[in-house]
Amino acid sequence: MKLTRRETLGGMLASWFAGALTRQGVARASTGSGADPLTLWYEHPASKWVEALPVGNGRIGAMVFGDPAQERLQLNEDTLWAGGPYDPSNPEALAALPHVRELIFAGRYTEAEALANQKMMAKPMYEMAYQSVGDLLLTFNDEAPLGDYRRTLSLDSAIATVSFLKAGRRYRREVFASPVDQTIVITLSCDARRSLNFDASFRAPAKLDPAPTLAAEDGDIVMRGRNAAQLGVPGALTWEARARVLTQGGRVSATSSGLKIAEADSATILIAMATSYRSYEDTSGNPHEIVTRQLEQAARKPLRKLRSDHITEHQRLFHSVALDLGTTPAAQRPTDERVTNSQHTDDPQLAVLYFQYGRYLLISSSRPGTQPANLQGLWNESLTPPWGSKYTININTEMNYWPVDMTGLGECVEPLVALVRDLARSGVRTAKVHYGARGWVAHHNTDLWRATGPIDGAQYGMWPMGGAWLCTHLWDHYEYNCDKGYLAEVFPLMKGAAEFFLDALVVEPGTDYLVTCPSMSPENIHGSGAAICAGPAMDRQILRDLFGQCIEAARILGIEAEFAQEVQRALVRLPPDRVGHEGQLQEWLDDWDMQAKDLHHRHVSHLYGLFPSSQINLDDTPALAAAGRRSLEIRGDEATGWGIGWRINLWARFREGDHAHAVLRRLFGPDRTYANLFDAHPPFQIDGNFGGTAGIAQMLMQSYAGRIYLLPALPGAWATGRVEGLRARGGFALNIEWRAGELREAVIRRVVPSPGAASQGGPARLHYRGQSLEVMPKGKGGVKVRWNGSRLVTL
Ligand code: FUC
Repeated sequence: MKLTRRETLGGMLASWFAGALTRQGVARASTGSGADPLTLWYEHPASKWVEALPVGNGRIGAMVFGDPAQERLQLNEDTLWAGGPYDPSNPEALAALPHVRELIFAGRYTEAEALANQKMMAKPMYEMAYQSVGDLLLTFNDEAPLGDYRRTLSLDSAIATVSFLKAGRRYRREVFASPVDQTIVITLSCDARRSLNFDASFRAPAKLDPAPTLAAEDGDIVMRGRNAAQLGVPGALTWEARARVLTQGGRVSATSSGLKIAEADSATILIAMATSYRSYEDTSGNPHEIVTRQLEQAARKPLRKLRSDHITEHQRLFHSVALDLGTTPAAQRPTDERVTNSQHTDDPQLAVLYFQYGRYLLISSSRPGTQPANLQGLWNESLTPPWGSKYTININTEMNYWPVDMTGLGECVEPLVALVRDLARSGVRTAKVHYGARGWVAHHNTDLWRATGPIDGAQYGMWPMGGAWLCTHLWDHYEYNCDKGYLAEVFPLMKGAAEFFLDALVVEPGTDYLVTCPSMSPENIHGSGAAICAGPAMDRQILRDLFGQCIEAARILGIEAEFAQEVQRALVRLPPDRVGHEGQLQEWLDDWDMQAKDLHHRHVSHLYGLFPSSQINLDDTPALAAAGRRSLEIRGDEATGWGIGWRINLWARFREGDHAHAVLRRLFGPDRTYANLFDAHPPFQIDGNFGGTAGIAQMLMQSYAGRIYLLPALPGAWATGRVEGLRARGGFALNIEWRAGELREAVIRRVVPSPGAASQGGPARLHYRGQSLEVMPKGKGGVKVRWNGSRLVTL
């Protein structure tokens, strides 16, 4: 094998290291007090996966363990899933549909559910799972005693570090996943020369069939393979992971499948990963060509430049929002201790860290051109992860994107929009084959292959609303960016989703109402021992949004008047929300809530209308809002991580800051947050991180129904603080400052984020403590308003 590249790069490496390792990140991380407010830090290596620290560029990612004796980077590439293109439609479904409907309308729910299970589910009845690429291992062959250990993840620079003393020498590692250079970059250094001795190798996931091949080729280490078949769907992907080790000083030699590095002064390892996935229908890509090109390009750049380009690109997004809630001595402790202490100490800065971590995770798992953040974002070490680490679209995927626009990361929604674009094609066959309907439909899950059928059993999957809910995110994004060009692009997707329901809604016998049937209120079993039903509240609420948004979009774009009228005729026939005998917002058409199998169910589907939607709210529909609040009280605050995430946002919508804060605190505790601040369903599921991030933002500002609420749910625990850059619907950005629990000053600016985006140009209607003020922000500085103790006034 040739290792000549190392020689030619020798001079370059010297300059790479000159600037990179000594000054900024590592030096600060290893010598600071530990109080760097936007850094996660630990005094010991990760012993479990949920202690390791995630880096990612939206497409490729790694979990960094930081063990001095053996560094492990568990690797992911977001298109490495099991299976290949497949059509899960079940041709038997359509014939069974009228019978299932009859049984439901006859009140024979368990029979209806059994028949749906027998005849209407997708084939196969489960979807394909997201996979791990495997690990990169760096094995250091000595047992010398260690001291002064620290590992960190800087949210500000998106760099993970490891630093320790061994035999009197300071060793340092840095890891980042560059969105600019499409490689994961690891640097290793020591303050004494010739001190780096290690073996570098890939390790394939155990029991992967077919097993990948491991090799040392052209000075690189390489792991390549085929993805696994699943449920009879053959693996259609090839993939390659390739790592290049560049050293300064020392020797590099090849072993059978790895590299041995001896007496190097420093080393940089570049990792590239790709699969042959090109689209959900096309797997003809050439991963070998992709990774070799990526490595060649990255290796040509000085490390200093790789690093600074990475930081600049990360900060372009990350710096759009800043939050300060004050700090206490609790913030001085290592991050894992703070999670444990959160239940009994005052640590407002932990909310800031959690909020910014959520933004970091979104930036790192969802960038334009990548796959959307899945159930675990980007990070998954298993071949059989919980729920396939897929896209569960009856809450989880939507929750992932709740913070996106509001926290200044609007462009990170692009992968979700692209997913909907795919589903609007793949879902056409499901609409046709299963329902004989126009348009497109997606049920409660989807995967890399954009499967849209009902899966997992009728109790979970017989819910035709997943695509419709995702479409509300298309509209939401428009409300923030006011870009008519974008709206025109996504309108056909919304239209297709609505068309499905124009065909698939049925008349509720004995009424003139149109309802979904079969459907369910996600995963909740009503009094009759089944989940299957007709017209649950959530479906009506989602359809009110989808239909209303289609009508509004057609009006704004000046198109499709006839279609808009057809939608309007259906909209007025949706049954209104109902209040049940406990004063609660009814989850179903019938007043079944108090007989539900689980009164404290994790899903709060019928409260969709309050959040993420705002069609029910305190100001416009106070009676329904009060009923929604009663429902939330009955449900209680204890839930899975994401269940808690939803509840925080709802309590914020009820303007109950202290209550929202108490629920948030529950989320921060060790039962719902792992040492690396990943959300615990349990197990790890990233939605709770994003739900919590959105919740914190909602506590400080909300915008809906043409109004912007300043500090609507400020808890007593955050008496003094400042937030900069939160985005509001209508195309605005806000800075808000408060003291002793009271608004001091807010600055509101109009933002038009992309060229060609036409601002709606309307006024901003600010609300605070029952008072309102209409302002017309102009120019860069915007409008500054103050609270004078009883009124909002312009400065
Ligand atoms: C939904 C939830 C579960 C879990 C799964 C991934 O089905 O009901 O709690 O989060 O998605």
